[in-house]
This record gives sequence, structure tokens and C-alpha cells, in this order.
Amino acid sequence: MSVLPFKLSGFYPVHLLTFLTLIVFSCDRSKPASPQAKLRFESIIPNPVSTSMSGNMFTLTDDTRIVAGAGNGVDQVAKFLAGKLRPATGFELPVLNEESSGKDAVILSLADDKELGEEGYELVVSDDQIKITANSAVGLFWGAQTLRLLLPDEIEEKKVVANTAWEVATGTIRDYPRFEWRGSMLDVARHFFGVEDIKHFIDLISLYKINILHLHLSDDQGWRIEIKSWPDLTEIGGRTQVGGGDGGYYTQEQYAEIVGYAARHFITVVPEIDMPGHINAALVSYKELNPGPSINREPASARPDRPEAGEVYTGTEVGFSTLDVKKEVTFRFINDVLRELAAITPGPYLHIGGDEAAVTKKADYIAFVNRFKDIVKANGKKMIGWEEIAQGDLDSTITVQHWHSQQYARMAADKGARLIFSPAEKVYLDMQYDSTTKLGLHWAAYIEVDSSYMWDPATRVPGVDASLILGVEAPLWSETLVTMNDIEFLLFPRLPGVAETGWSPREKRDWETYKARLANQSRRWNIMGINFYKSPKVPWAY
Ligand code: TNX
Repeated sequence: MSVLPFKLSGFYPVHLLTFLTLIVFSCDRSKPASPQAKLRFESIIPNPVSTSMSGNMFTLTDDTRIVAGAGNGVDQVAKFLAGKLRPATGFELPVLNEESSGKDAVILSLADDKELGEEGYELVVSDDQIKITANSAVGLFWGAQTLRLLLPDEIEEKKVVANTAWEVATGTIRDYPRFEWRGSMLDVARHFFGVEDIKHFIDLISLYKINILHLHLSDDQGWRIEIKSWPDLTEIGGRTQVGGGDGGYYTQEQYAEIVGYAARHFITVVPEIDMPGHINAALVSYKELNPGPSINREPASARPDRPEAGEVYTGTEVGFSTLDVKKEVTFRFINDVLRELAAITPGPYLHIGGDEAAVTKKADYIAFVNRFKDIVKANGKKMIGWEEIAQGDLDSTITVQHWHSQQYARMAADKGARLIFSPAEKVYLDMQYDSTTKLGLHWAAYIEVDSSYMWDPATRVPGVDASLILGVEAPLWSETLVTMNDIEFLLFPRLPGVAETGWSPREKRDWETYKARLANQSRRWNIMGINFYKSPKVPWAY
């Protein structure tokens, strides 16, 4: 007698197959990766150090938990990630502090993995869990940003998106940056942008692992940071902007809010007070700062766009104003400003400008740079300046920001200073894309997306030792930029390319594969409401 009733039925092989199939499916939830999930895995910007897909898919569901392991800042990153994933999914995604074997979990934990360094991460996507490990919270944070890019573009929606399978292709990513400095600069002096705009700017740059926000806080047209010991800098010098609009400034409390928001995105704020030139806003605020008769300021009549001494300036010329190195009040002013700025800036750097001081005598200029250096040091910070400061007495604590001159870059390197690369004809994002672009300028070049991507910091200036290169930074000057829409149009799509230049290994960067990856970002940007330039150089997917 048989215990298997179907043995005699003649259907034995069929039943067995059904039985086995059921066993297989009940134990193994594996699902082959969709073409879209694979495409997202292959389209990450900046290109990771190494990626390998294993063919299946993890699905984020209402059961998924976010597990934050022990350690400094891990919880903060877990909460950030949950906050990014909740609106579109509508899932609860509880953040749990437990050691979990973790099915249905995104697990963040610290590890000891020398190769990953300070900022690197490993992201392992399996059928039933995602695990991000790193040596520090910042590495976990960049891993979390990568995970956003692996999820469907709809994850960026601010409201619940029904009927979306929140799928991530399975596989492993190991990733860490090539350069420690991946910067973006915003000029809030020519046109002022408020705290909410800056936060939005941080959201945008952070997705691509930019870790420095350089704020150009003063220029001829406006002074944008409250200095309590010199209140007229903002009361008078902050009142206008290019074109004559209202201008504005950050109170120290608002600045702290920006710095805090940046810190939660693992971004360091580098504040710049531009001196000794680009200083008209301070000169109109305090008459005693105006240079004595020995400074030959070109008469306004010779250059009609320039202001008379003592007038606010709303034009866009550069290089007509200067502080006077011979006045005692000049250094009282500089000491007070840098002391207050250092006190509200947790990051290690103060940027003293130093560019285009066309009416400062060379000897005076060098004397200024050397005094700036001592004052910044006395306030416990490291000095950064635009490339012209290479003429001063530099040392290895100083960082020089290259924007134009190979000679200054070499001079800085010869003095042992470190370098940030911001070559104007590649990464000045205020440069127009082509002659039809309405926003922006073109004094350095028209910069299409491909040109902006095709250069390398290590070979930009022959004779500069690679060990001195801190990284790259893309400045965005705002003479022509009034709204966040304007900013977005010049940032996108070039900024992700700058981010990749700073992050990805040289051998992982080439325009042909990059443009395909870039093309796959546009749908996400549309969902995020980013006003980007639809460059004809890129085969946009949408
Ligand atoms: C040059 S390059 C400047 C800025 C202008 C910019 C416009 C440099 C350090 N200074 O003052 O805003 O060009 O593109």
C-alpha cells in the first residue's frame, strides 16, 4: 500500500515538480532584477570605485526597518535616510537601534575597513536586506545617498506614490573618494540668496557627494554676514545688490542655521570675506576704511560703470576697490571680522579672497596676504585664498584656489601650499553653455557639459605634484542669477560632472560612459523639479 495516493494516478512526475517548485518559491523570494533597476545600478554618479550586480532584486516594503548600529552619528544617518524614503513610499520605516540579523531591513553599521578610508562605504544589496558599512558616519551618509540613486526615481516625490515597486538591484558597491575636497561655491554677494535657498542648494549638491560649501559672503556689491562689532557692514553694505535690488544678509544666528544644516549633510561651510579688493561694500559702510590719497583709484569718468568713492555699487565690474595697508583701522577691521567669523564657523577654513586686487600695489598686496595669514592662524583656522595669494609667504598650512594662472599654481606648489582646482574655462558654472544661453557670462569660455567634464586636476598644471592637490571646486558667481531656478539651470547638468571629477578614480571617468549615466538622471531631476539645461550633448532618457 502506498502513502502517496497519486502514485498510481500516472501524474507522479507532474506533482513532484509542483511540489518542488512550491518549496523553492516559499524559501527563496528571489526575483530577477528588472532592466530599470539594473540601469540605475549602472548609472550612479559619481561613478563608484567598484560595482558588481548579482542579478536579483531587493524590494522596500511596509515591513522594512532601518537598523542603526552602535556608534557616533549612525542614528543621525539612519534618520536622514528614513526621512528621504518615507514621503514617496508612505512606509513607516522605523529606525531601530538593535543588532539585527535583519530580513526586511536596511542596516547601517560601522566597520573597520582600511581601504574605505574616512569617507568610503560598502553597500551590499541582498534579496532580503541592504547593508551599508563604513568607518564613520560620513561614509554611511554617502552610502545612503547612493541608495537613493539605486531606488526608482519616484523616491524623490514629496507625496506618496502608489503602485510603485521600490526595487533595488542586488549586488555590491565599494566606494571612496579620490579627493577630500569636492566643493561648490555660491556667490551670495552679487545677488543675495536667503537661508531656505541655501538649504535647497545643499540638498542638491549633497546628492552627488559634494562635501564643501564655499560661501562668497562679501564683494563690491554687498556684505552678507552680520559682524556685531561693525554693524553698518550689513546695515549699509548689505542693503543692495547687482541691478539695485534689496540685497540682504545673514544674521549670525541664520549663518549658524546654514552651518548646522550643512553639517547634517556632512558638508563643511567655508566662508569667504574677499579682501583687499572686492571691498566696496565695506568702504561705503565705514568711510574711515577708504584708502588714503596714495591709492590711485581710477577716476569714475574713465570707466562709466564704476562708482565714485563712497557710493554703493550695483554694477558688475571688478578690480576697482581696495583696503589701505597703511591704515591702522584696516587691521582693526580685519581682525574683528575674522575673529567673529571664526567664532561662528566650526569648519577649519577661512577664505580671505585675494583675487583681482587690481588697484592694490603689489608690495601692499603681498603685505596684506602675509598679515591675513597671521590673523587667520591666530584665530585657529587655516587660510584659503584665490590664486593671486601665491605671491605671499605661503607654507603647507595654506590652500590656494587655482582659477586661471598656471604660473600662480606652480608658484603656490613650489612654496608647499596645497591647491584646489577651479579652472574657469571648465568649472566656472556661471559660464554660459553656448552663445544662446541667456543666463551667465562667457569671459572664460562657453562651457558645454562635455567640456566641463573632460579635464583632470592631476594634469591641469604640469609641474604641480599630485600630493599637493586637495581637490576640485565649482564656483557659481551670481552677477546674472536672481532666482533658485537660475541657479539650478547653470548647476545642472554640469555639477554632477564636477562631483565625479572630485570623487571617482581617474580610470572610472570617461565622457562616453558618463554621458549615458548622466542621461539616466533627467527623469529624477524632473521629479525633483530641478530646472536643468537639456544639453544636446547628452542622449537624455526623458
Ligand atoms: C571672476 S575669478 C571673479 C569674480 C567674478 C567672476 C565672474 C575670481 C576669483 N573672481 O569676481 O564674479 O569672475 O565669472
